[in-house]
Amino acid sequence: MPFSIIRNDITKVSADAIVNAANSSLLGGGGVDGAIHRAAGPELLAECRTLGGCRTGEAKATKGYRLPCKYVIHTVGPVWEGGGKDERRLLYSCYKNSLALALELGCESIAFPLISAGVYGYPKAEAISVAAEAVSEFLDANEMEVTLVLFDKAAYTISSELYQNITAYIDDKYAESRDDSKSRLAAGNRFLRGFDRRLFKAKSAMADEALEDQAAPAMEPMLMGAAANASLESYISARDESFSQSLLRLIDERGLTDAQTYRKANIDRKLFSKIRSDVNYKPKKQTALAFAIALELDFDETLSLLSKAGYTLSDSLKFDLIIKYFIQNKSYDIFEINRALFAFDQTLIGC
Ligand code: AR6
Repeated sequence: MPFSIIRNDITKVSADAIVNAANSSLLGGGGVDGAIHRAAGPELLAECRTLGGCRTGEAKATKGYRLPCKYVIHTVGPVWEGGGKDERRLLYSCYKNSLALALELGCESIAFPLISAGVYGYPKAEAISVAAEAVSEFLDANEMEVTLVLFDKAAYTISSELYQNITAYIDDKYAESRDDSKSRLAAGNRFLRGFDRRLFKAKSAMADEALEDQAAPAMEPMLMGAAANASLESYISARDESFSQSLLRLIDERGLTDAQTYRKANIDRKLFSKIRSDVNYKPKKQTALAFAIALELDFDETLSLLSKAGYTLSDSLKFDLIIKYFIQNKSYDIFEINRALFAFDQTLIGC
């Protein structure tokens, strides 16, 4: 997954580079800056002293010392002053410059904290959207594993209206599926009661006929030997397309390029190439769903694509219901969907 959002302490994340939300002195501070300096050890501060500070929106690198990363990229976010002081552009520059520096250093992976969203007061939801925009623009032209590391769950909220709508949708569907299974159970019980009666009648009839051998001759197997094999082969060759074939056909039908599709699905190019070159590739459910979202498939089309990889969507699973909610509302922004999944403690899609 080229861009993922996780909840963790960034000092525990392994990546080629981790980004520090520093201040312009680069001499340490509180928040994530303090945590990074504590975990890296005093050598980090010693190297920072040699850098001569850093301007807002810019980025400078040091080694990672005791952290599980090769580099720490220090960037200085803007202080939020209501939005009229160029804060968005400056925050965007923090991501853009840090990513450019990581590329220059040969990094293949980088982890960011939510810059400016702590002491500097940038509203968290807006800070996330700036991060997502800057990262996706970078990933349009470059390859890197980018992770946004959120410290507190509240940082990755969806609006309370959306949260409530999804909760209501889940509750309704759960209730419907309980009713369904009750009525299926009732129907099953009716069938079994009928079956018991039929069995009782059959037993009585057999008893009447005493030990006479009334058994019907064993039914001829419908297909035998070579005939069965030939039929099985033709059945297999005529079976539906594989997941990979369906995906490629859908991409063509929608007039998209491969790159547009895998980026929109938040899938990395290497994984996409694997799927493209292996006709029988079986993706994870989250990957298959990410493509369904990128292709803006409706519900039936989504089920059909999922079935090629052996999956379905169930009304008894919260994860499935959240996806279904977005598809039925024709809302195909994968980051919005992932925010909702995150808010409900579910696995994100696209990996
Ligand atoms: N891992 C991941 N995220 C964290 C961690 C952590 N260990 N600790 C805090 N956060 P902040 P800023 C989150 O205040 O707003 C420093 O004193 C935190 O919840 O660290 O850019 C500097 O020296 C928040 O969402 O950075 C500057 O003076 C986000 O990281 C000033 O703070 C950023 O919060 C910079 O302020």
